[in-house]
Amino acid sequence: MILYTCGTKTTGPGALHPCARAGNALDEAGYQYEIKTVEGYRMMPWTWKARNAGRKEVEELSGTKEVPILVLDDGEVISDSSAIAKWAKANPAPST
Ligand SMILES: N[C@@H](CCC(=O)N[C@@H](CS)C(=O)NCC(=O)O)C(=O)O
Repeated sequence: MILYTCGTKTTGPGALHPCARAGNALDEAGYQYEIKTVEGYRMMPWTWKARNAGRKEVEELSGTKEVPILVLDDGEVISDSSAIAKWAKANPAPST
């Protein structure tokens, strides 16, 4: 599974933004996952060129430029940190 995030620190103490909420929820559920970070931020006009290019894949997968989005191994796409946290809580990783 792949978690698409903004470039800011995603897991661990003090990481509170939406991407971190998703990363922490997956960690708590026991998942190993790949992280793909995207460029640019809406609030930083000087990054919009990078943002448009860097978030193309996210937009193709989810219809929005916002991260986090989670792409499961079966190709299902879950958008929004709350939805990802809810999914992780409801579907803990199978214990190996
Ligand atoms: N409601 C969304 C908010 C997501 C959000 O604001 N994500 C930031 C990164 S942490 C983002 O991609 N903002 C859009 C942008 O900067 O272009 C969620 O909780 O997932």
